[in-house]
Amino acid sequence: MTRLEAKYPGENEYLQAVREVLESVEEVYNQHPEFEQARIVERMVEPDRIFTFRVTWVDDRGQVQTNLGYRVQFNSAIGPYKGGLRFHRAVTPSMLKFLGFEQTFKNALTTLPMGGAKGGSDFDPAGKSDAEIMRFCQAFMYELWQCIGPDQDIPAGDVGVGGREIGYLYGMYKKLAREYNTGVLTGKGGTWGGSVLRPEATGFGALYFTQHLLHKAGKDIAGQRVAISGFGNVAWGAATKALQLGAKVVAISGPDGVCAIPDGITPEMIDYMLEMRASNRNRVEDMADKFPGKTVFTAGKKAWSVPCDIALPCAFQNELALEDAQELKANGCWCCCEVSNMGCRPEAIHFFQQGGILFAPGKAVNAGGVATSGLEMTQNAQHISWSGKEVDEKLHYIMESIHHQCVQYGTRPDGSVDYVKGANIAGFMKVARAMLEQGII
Ligand code: 2IT
Repeated sequence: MTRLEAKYPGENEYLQAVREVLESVEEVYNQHPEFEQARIVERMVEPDRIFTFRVTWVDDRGQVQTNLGYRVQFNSAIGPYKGGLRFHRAVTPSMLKFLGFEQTFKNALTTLPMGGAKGGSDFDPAGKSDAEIMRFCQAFMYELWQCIGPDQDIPAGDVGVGGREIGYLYGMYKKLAREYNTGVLTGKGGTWGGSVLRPEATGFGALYFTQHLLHKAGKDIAGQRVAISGFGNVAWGAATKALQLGAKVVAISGPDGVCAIPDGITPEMIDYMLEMRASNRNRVEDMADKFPGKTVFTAGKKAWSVPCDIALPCAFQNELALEDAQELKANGCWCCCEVSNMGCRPEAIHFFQQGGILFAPGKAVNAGGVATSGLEMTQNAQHISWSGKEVDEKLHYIMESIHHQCVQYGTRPDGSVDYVKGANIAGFMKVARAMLEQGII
């Protein structure tokens, strides 16, 4: 860590992600001198390669705009590079390195053979027209296409990249590569190779994981009050499944503030989340305007200010700080399942764990998204499509298996489970063994 901090000063998200994993695996690592001899940690914390490129496009006013694009191919020990693309104004190499690093261990947990990658751009979709989104996606793919391929590197969506963007990206890829294998991207439309349930999968998987965690702790999700941050694709899937399982979603939030929903979210509100995302306005207050009387909007507040039993961060890294964790506990919250990647600050996680609040990390909880991308790749390779029932069963099985791996590697002497340690050790052992078996490369 000391060497990395000196080498990459200021790459805070990346250093935070690496520190968490190394702290978790230290003890196990020291029991395996063969890992140390092959310098597994020194190799694993560096991405295999990073592509950086300029993306120039023309906005609706005819002005020329320039952004930066990246693809971080982190680790291919257990399969081709796999991971999403993030379009957000704050994207930096540090952010994508943290995400690619996390993705490597998350993908290892899914039971499927996928390596880790992440990419994206500092392009800000907020306020952009559909035509601008299309031109940007086309310009981005004009550079990216040479770095990816259905057997090499398979991008998907992440923050700011959903079905619409994947459509524009795929259209341009096909034109440039003259290759018609839909397996080069996942999260596609249902009529052209997309898997049924992929849009829902991150949120659904997170709730299946939460069910297993609660079951292990002798509790049930039905009737619990759930606070969700964000209103994008992940929050939408989580709210949908929470409602189906009989929980009450009492809050969603956005960069502008929080919408408290005292009687619980309704299917109409969940549908409206999709419209809010498609509008690119990036405002959760629109929900309060649409459903007056049923929602209470408070500007500048987070979802964690609304009393709940279960907190589900579904927005962005480091969105839940120590003071949020303290507020949650004071308001009666007893469980936090992190759905966003690295959604909680380390001090918040520490507070949860010390305070007896059940906590599970994003790389376990949110892995249903990339797992279902893996299932989409399988269907594309076989030129078939599975029914919703088949995909849902497989997703269920995968989330159960991830929970099992966490329990296997994370059970404390008193029988409780350290899900952070469990997920990190399980992912690490799989990637480390694969690297060892493949020699010094
Ligand atoms: O963070 C993630 O796991 C994703 N954004 C999904 C990646 C994927 O390849 O489906």
